[in-house]
Amino acid sequence: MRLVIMGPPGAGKGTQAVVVAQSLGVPHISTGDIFRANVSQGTPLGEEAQRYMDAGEYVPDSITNAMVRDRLSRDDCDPGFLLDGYPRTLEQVNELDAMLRSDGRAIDKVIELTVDTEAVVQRLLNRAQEQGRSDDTAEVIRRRLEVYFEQTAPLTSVYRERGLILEVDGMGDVPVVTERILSALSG
Ligand code: B4P
Repeated sequence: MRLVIMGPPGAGKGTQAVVVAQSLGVPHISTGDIFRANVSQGTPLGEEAQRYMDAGEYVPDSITNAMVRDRLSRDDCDPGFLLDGYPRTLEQVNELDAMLRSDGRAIDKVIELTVDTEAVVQRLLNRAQEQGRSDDTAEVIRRRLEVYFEQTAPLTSVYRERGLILEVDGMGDVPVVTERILSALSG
């Protein structure tokens, strides 16, 4: 299974991707997590990414695509993978297609988590209190949502035209949403 999970910031992508990937036995690949790991290790990639993340902007496609290409070439992705937070731009969609096509692979399904915008802002503000993530301030959250609706939301129509979208209601308790995703995948 080669899967993508999409949805606005705070939709529960990362939260759900961990459990769903484990249940399917495939690696969970979160571009946000990889960037944050690089930030905390102080690598050159982390220094570059942090400027964008702290402003609520996307890290440039050239950097993100190279990082994903490297990750998907590892052996653990042979049985499949769950991509979380990638692709987020049309260029990333095209690049992902090209990466997979060169090995005769393709995306099988795209899980789209739908949520209420007010609720996700509140989730992220709660996370700010619990984890202190530097991009969870009210101002940066607003910018992240704008960037999402401008650049990423339109991508769902690309995948919808290919018949790959599984729309899942992301409101409700975490285990309830997980159950919805797993049943959509097996349906
Ligand atoms: P991400 O790490 O992907 O951050 P995110 O969109 O906020 O989602 P995340 O997965 O962390 O949160 P979730 O919804 O699970 O990206 C961060 C930044 O990295 C981007 O802004 C960008 O700068 C950069 N980046 C990443 N990928 C990129 C790309 N491809 N191209 C360019 N730049 C890229 O959860 C949010 C909160 O809600 C959590 O606290 C969780 O506990 C809570 N929650 C989840 N489900 C819930 C539920 N059902 N009920 C109540 N609370 C819930």
